[in-house]
Amino acid sequence: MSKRALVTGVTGQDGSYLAEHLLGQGYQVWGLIRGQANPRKSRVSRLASELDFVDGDLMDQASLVAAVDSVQPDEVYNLGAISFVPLSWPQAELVTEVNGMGVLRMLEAIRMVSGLSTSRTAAPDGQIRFYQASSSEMFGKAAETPQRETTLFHPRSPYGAAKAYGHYITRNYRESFGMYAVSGMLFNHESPRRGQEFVTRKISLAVARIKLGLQQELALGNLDAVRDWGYAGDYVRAMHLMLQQEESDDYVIGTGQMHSVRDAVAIAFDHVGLDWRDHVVVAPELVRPAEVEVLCADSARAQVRLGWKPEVEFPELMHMMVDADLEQVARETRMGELLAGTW
Ligand code: NAP
Ligand code: F7E
Repeated sequence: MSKRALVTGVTGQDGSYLAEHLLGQGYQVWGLIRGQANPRKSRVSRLASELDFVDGDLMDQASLVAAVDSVQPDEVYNLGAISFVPLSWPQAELVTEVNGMGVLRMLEAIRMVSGLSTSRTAAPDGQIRFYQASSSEMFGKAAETPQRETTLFHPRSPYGAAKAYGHYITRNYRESFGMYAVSGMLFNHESPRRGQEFVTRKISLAVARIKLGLQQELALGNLDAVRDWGYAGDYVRAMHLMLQQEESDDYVIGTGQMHSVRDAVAIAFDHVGLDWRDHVVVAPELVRPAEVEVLCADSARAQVRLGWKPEVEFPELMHMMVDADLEQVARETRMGELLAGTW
């Protein structure tokens, strides 16, 4: 019989890749959908046509119990979050509710549907396995480089602090109730499906628009920030592998390669034969109240225990994103001209 998976955050970048991956592995997959007419539902349906949906919101405990109860999943992947770090300063409480308390609510839904009492210390056989989307933002002002599972946390934003709570409560439910609960400590991962507010996609989209003569300038914040950027398609394979082990544990996932925002800009502009210095301006208002300067992963545990390794290198990833945006912008421009009757 095929396994059943419930994925929160299914309309996001990772949710769409994970749904495709699990369907490809023969799973039945349900995506948790929030809101009465979520405009992103049809987009993910186009990408993964066999995907089913169930209503629910990480802010609403009862809706999560109902979703878990109706799907009866073997595996729950909690990818739902407000994931844009700068939004977490002006909307700190909301981000903490969704990204921190939302994890607790999902763990509680699983505990309740599994019939585990709060005094029970061993989960029954056939338990629901849980994946939590933790983040390298928990390391923040990093205590050591590269960062591994044991590196101390020093979050630099309300986003990072909420993710740290989600990480610890996941570990706590594993230790308290014997739940199979995993925290995937993932470093930045990107793709042509990345939201346009994140720096790599902001760059790839701007490069495409500049190349096609639709834009002149790209305003960015801190060009010196260094990240370990990988490809989202590689990282969802790791999420799945983490739930297939004998025992649950936490895993750092990244490439071990460091690049600055300036490197990302240079690679992307270079790909279309442009000099970034002619187009990029620094906008002080885009610099964050507290920055995470350098992140780099040590994924040795995942490589040894899961047999996982990334396949796409950073320059190839930026090229893939620029090419996808060139195609999309050209298509949208043609559509616009067609609708305006000028083509
Ligand atoms: P994303 O594209 O921003 O997607 C976020 C998803 O969360 C969307 O599907 C959104 O659904 C959903 N969501 C927001 N609020 C919700 C709520 N109240 N209840 C239920 N769902 C809600 O993020 P992503 O890049 O795919 O990242 C997936 C997860 O990994 C997130 O938890 C993120 O924090 C974490 N993470 C990401 C990275 C990375 O580099 N991408 C690295 C480490 C960790 P709507 O359609 O309803 O808005
Ligand atoms: O910023 C710098 C910015 O917004 C990367 C999320 O998926 O990964 C992501 O968080 C760096 C930062 O990602 C601009 O200051 C410069 O240093 O693409 P980003 P992020 O904040 O690292 C982690 C692992 C997550 O968990 C998050 O959910 O780029 N930067 N100029 C800029 N960033 C943006 N967005 N826009 C700029 O104009």
